Amino acid sequence: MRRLETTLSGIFLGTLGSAFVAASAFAEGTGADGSADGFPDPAAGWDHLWKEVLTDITVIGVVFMIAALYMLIKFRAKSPDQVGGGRKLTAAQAVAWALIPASLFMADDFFLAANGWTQWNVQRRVPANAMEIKVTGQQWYWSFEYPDGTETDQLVVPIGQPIVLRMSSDDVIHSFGMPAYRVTEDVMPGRITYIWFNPDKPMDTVVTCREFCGMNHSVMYTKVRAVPQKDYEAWLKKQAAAG
Ligand SMILES: [Cu+2]
Repeated sequence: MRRLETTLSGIFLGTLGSAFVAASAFAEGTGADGSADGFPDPAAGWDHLWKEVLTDITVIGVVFMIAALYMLIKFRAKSPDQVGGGRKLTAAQAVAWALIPASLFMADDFFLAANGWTQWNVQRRVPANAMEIKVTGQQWYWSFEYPDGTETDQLVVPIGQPIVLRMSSDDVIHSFGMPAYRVTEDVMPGRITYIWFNPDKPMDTVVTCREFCGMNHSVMYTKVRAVPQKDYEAWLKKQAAAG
């Protein structure tokens, strides 16, 4: 019986250990920063981390569920008056049963936290070749100022180049959120905040305000269009001529 228990706990911990290794290998295979054009991409990095978290909690959940079900069935009371006759764990065994699984969880937590920290640094470090666009939040609309001074109420950006937004508010606190690019940042009066993103394919998405900013907060959204470079230039020329 004792040998059986030792073998079972060995299998259980061994499975858990290999599951972690497998999960990390799976996560590494997709490329930690998702960089295709020579600079890391915050959106790809956050997606990757999310996938990693889901994988880890799924593996942990399934392994523990199987172990729990096995023990529930194996050691169930077979008749109402049955008295358990289990062997008591020694102090060392009890400590090991508590510490080893807890350490495995903590190792995964630290691993995910370290990945999150790396990702945060990617999000904060603007690539040197980023194109800058100024963003102003007002109750209740966004305005954008391009490098040539053109101002618009839509965000249009060329693909294949990182874009940095330098943002401020004319009145209250807003928050500039672009779900498709996985970035959000507060926009405040008297202060310049920034986000950068990497539009890598033509796509029409939205930016919404993500901080309640008054009566019409819910309509404070506009289009974000990522277009090929030549379309961007043509669009900008048209805007400049119109303005
Ligand atoms: Cu708002």
